[in-house]
Amino acid sequence: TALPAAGVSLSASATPSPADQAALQRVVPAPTTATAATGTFTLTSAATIHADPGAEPVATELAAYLKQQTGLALPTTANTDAGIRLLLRPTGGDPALGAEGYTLTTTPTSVTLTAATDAGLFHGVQTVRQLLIGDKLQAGTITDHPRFAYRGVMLDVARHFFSVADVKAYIDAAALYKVNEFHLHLSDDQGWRLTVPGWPKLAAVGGSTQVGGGHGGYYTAADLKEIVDYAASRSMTVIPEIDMPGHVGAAVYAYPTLACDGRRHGPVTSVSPGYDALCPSSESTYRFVDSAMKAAADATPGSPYLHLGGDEAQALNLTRYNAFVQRAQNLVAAHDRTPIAWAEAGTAPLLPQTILEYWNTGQPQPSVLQAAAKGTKLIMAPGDHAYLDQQPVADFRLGLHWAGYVPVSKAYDWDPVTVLPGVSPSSVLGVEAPLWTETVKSLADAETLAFPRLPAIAEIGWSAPNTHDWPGFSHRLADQAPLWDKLGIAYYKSPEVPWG
Ligand code: TNX
Repeated sequence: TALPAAGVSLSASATPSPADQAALQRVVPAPTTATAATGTFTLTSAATIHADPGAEPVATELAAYLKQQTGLALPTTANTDAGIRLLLRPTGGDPALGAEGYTLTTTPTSVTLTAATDAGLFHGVQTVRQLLIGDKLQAGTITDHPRFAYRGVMLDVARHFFSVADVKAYIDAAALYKVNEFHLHLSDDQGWRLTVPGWPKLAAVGGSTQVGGGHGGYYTAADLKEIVDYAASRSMTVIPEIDMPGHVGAAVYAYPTLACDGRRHGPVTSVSPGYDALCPSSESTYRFVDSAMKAAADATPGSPYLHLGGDEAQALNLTRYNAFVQRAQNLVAAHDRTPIAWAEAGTAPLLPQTILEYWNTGQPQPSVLQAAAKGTKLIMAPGDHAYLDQQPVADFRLGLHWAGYVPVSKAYDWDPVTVLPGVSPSSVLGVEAPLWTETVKSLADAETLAFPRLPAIAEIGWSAPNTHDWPGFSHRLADQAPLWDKLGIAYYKSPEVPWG
């Protein structure tokens, strides 16, 4: 056997080591391909950022992120031989990358992101943030694109109200995981959170309550514009939800005649849903619905969608419920939005473009399967995998457990295209991780339920099935923790994750 003679040193090879490869793979969601090279790029105060015309806003965000992470304030430049380059190229240099994909090429002297759109560049920037260890980036090439077009998170601001600043912080944390849809649950039994012209008491009275009896709150049109603009700067669309015809306790508290009985209704401050419903046989109901839809649509320019709720309308029989859903989706369509509704709405005759959001567990409702067979697209948010409000373990300080306990391994252990038997993969538009806030009183509470499970669901939405691997994922999650610490994101130190 040939052993190297004593004293002979093996020269540094140009073949990347397993450590190089591991350093390039520490990204969540797992990228499509990652091929390490030897060496690292070192960020110094002399580095500059080049942005192609149109990419300047992303360059500004990148500079802010790098400042936050490293303290270095790097200038942007028109000079194309800058160390860090954001390039907009048709097809992002690779047609397979699509509208949201990107290529990241790192050498010891440069970091180059190439994408067809600023959304693609922005997602690539998130990869750069995660790859940065101190001031070093591993050399190599990543090509990356999403599996699903719709990768959402939902925040319930009705059960507990969240300030604009808190909502922005939640959006920023989700952006790190390439989430592109922010579903804002703006109304429920316990609170109505947006101003509606012509219906002043919705915000003034309906907005004055929340779970536990606190004073609630609501967003003005200017507040929502601030949220929408902030989300847009993070390549995210805001999808407003006005939940109807059930879950309307706050609306009927403000305007009792919206319910069929017309009697005075008290504020709902308990956790259990009230059993009010909008009166489906009254024309004034639809004037209200139209005003609310218009306010929601006007407040969220740039969103193709409007969510009309439709869940748990126990107060109506099926005929009356279906009649309501049918008219409500027509009103959404009349405001040039694609309607989204919770899965229950599958019993109604749906417009061809209406999307159902599947939140249920166990035996699927036949109506959902039938709708999918007829071409209805689905957003998958199964409660027993994707619900961030479900407790990760028994007796957790926050959350509920009607769908069982959802540890991070379970949030990761599912495939959106096999949740519903017989449903074609092409019916699945994507995934969503809803955060209901009955027990959630602060941003830190919200983050504690969302992390580390939000990144798990984001990976289910973004990454190709062939990257699926729990041990690898759990290590990549552990690698995220220093960044959460740096950014001040609260998280649950799940014993399933090998934290460093
Ligand atoms: C069910 S999911 C609801 C919500 C609750 C949630 C709590 C859905 C469409 N409706 O009203 O907040 O469970 O997990």
